[in-house]
Amino acid sequence: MRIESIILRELEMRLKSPFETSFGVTQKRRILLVEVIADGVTGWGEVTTSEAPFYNYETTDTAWHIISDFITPRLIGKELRAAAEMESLVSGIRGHQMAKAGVENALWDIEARQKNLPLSKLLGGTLKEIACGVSLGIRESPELLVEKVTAEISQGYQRIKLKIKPGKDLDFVAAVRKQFPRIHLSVDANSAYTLGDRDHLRGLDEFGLLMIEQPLQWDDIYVHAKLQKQIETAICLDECISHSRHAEAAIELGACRIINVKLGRVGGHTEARRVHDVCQAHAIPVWCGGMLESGVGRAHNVAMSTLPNFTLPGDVSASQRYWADDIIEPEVVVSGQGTIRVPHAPGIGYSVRRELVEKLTVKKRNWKAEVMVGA
Ligand code: OSB
Ligand code: MG
Repeated sequence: MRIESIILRELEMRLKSPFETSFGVTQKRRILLVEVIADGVTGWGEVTTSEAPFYNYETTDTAWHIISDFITPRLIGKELRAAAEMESLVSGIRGHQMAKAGVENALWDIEARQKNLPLSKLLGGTLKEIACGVSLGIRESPELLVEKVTAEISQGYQRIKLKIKPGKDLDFVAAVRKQFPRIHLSVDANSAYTLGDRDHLRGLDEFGLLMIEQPLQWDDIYVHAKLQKQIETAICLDECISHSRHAEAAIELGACRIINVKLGRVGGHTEARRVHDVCQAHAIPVWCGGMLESGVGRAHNVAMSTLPNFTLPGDVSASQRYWADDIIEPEVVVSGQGTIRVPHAPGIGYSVRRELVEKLTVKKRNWKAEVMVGA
């Protein structure tokens, strides 16, 4: 594929309701979409940065900068044999996985369309439908949280994840567990605790949770290995895992028993598949995390979730939970059994609603390769 043009857009999209984590509240999303054209074929990717550097160090603005000033110049006009080759062209850029992933995933969409395959198949996916859970933001009170869980369970979701932080943890989990003794339940702290909180965190062991996600510092695998030895609940790492070498280190150290794979966090489909493979080789189950994506990022998540070691329900849920009007057609829908059917159409398998995308665009930049002589 010869990369002819790259169009970067910033979209302003408003979540239906605010989402609260231990690091803050989000409602107005600033989403970057990447559109790449190669050999006349268009592919789409989404940059999954947050607006502020509180989940990881990237932001919407750092991604705009890195893509504009460093990734695009390395790609425009280049001839690639496959999407996976992009990695070698941008490996000199340290970190900034989310910026890289937004572009790389657009190339994967192109490669799949060129080969007339659904992206899931091109990645080696085998599942025909994927299991869905939901991630619920922090609420005012345990009662309001139980109300929200009740509504999600009635929609069929197979696993409920509760965001927690100090002061909004044990009582909230206890209330949900009391109401729903048997559901698959997990918690996500987004690095809100330290090892000094070990006794407090051990208080979660009685609730039979599937896992506790990223309780301690975002960049410290070793400290999670210490904690895992002292609590019964399985630790799942999210923020700590930026690539497959991190996954290997975490598994070898005993820092977790489960890993959450996020395309943006690990730099795109190529590295996500490596993380998947490392975990599979060590019998560590994985699941697909979410970053409050628009339909484009969601579609990529669906495709990745078809790989065989995605054996736990992920955070990939219906478009309708996030957006009044999603930017893809059809929207991502979830069945009453809490599953998403994997699309068969080539590429990401959903079409992008261009008119709506243009309407939501607040900033746009376009790069074009020079026309080849004789072309
Ligand atoms: O840690 O999984 C996380 C949202 C923003 C940043 C980090 C996380 C999340 C979620 C939401 O949990 C998942 C989703 O519904 O997209
Ligand atoms: Mg998380």
